[in-house]
Amino acid sequence: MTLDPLAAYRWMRLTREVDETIRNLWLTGQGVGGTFNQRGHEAIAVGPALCLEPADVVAPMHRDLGAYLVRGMTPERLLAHQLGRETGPSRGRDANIHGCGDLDLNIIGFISHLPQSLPVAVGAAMAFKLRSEPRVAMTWTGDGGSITGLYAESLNLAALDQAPVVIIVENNQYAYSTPIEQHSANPDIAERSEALGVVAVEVDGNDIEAVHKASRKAVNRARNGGGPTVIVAETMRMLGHAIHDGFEYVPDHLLERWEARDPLTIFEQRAGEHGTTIDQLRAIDSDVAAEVKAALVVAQGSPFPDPATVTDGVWAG
Ligand SMILES: Cc1ncc(C[n+]2csc(CCOP(=O)(O)OP(=O)(O)O)c2C)c(N)n1
Ligand SMILES: [Mg+2]
Repeated sequence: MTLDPLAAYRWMRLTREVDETIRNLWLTGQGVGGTFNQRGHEAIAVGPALCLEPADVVAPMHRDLGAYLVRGMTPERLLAHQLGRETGPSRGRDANIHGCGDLDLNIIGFISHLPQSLPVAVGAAMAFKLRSEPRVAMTWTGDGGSITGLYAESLNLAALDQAPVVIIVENNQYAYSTPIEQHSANPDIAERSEALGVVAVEVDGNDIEAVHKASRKAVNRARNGGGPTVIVAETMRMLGHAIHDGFEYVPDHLLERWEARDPLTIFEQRAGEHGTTIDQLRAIDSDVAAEVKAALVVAQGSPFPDPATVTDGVWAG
């Protein structure tokens, strides 16, 4: 699958617009739950998701709004989720990115960070292999997630089974307020991953073409029986961990360096090389802004869940 540059830009712009809309809801007291900031993570979420077939499965983490969008979760539904409405994917049961799945879209709802979705994605990939289905599972985790026991156990099993899974590690330099050099004895995530038996590659996570290229290779390898790949994508979390976090602990120079490498800015700087024009990009910007504005009106007009349905979907207590 080659990358369609205008489509790639559109998905990244849509991700940013939805993210900023959610943040504004929260800042104006309308958000029901919390929200994890996405700024800087647009290329990492969108690029890999664009490499998949509809039957493939994704298990995104809390900073992969773009993957939900690419896989068909509409802005209306994502905003309804954030506003705790019945029309959201958790039917108003959760109002941040937890539980925001839809198996009809092959999106496994986010369970928790660190990295609870990883063994689920590996399990899905093992099932695909067992049933000889030509499907791939893709999941994302963070630098913090990569130092957990669950990460090592999941990679070991994936490598042992040669499971068709692609694991993207979003190295955004921080796990909550802890910088990578303070949480990892060996901050080389690719090296640590390879030691567990998987192929691991490193990529510039803010360059959608680079992320897409590495992901396409990994998806092809998985689908053709070549087993799992870890893609370590370097980026920076440009805002706090979540909306409540003022992130005063992040040094300005780091943010300044990465601001110049914003995924949308990099794309725009290369517009000529892609055969796209700035006018085309600005037209996409206004289309997307109108689309999200309309989606917000729909979401805000949607009902809250009926309290009588509160136990729906509860299977054990
Ligand atoms: C099992 C579990 N432990 C701890 C937390 C609290 N927590 C949420 S995110 C996070 C840090 C995650 O860091 P990283 O994996 O680097 O992802 P990032 O948030 O930077 O994208 C922590 C400690 C949690 N949600 N779930
Ligand atoms: Mg992190």
